[in-house]
Amino acid sequence: MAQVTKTEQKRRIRAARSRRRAVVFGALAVVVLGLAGYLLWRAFAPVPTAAADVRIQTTMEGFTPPVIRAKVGQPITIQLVNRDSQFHSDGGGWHQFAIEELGVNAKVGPESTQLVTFTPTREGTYEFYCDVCCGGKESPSMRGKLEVSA
Ligand SMILES: [Cu+2]
Repeated sequence: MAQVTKTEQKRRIRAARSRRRAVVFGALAVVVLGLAGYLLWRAFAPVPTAAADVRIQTTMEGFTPPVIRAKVGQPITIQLVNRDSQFHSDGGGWHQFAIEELGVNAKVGPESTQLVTFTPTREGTYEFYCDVCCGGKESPSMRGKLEVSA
């Protein structure tokens, strides 16, 4: 039986240690890359238009599109897409979609989406607005129009 020398023993221990270090480093790299990939995917993935008739994007700059259309007696589902982050000092990144005359009042949190469904009962042009950011309801940017036709 071959006697393992002290030098050989030390060499083997060192080799085992460096293998362990490589495994730990590899695992860390996988975690970091995975996280980066997930964040990129979240930032650029298209937001699904889940069963909504219209999609409105809300940011501090306003509503996009600012004008939407609906029919009397037909329910309309709007998907509010909020791209602002919670780090906005003004309202914490929240936005609102309100139409006083129709009793609609929805809020959408930062970096999230919200569905709002209602049925307009009369023809006309209704104003929708956000009252939780940018100087509130009186701000000209956070306003839009809903045109209801027969
Ligand atoms: Cu707003």
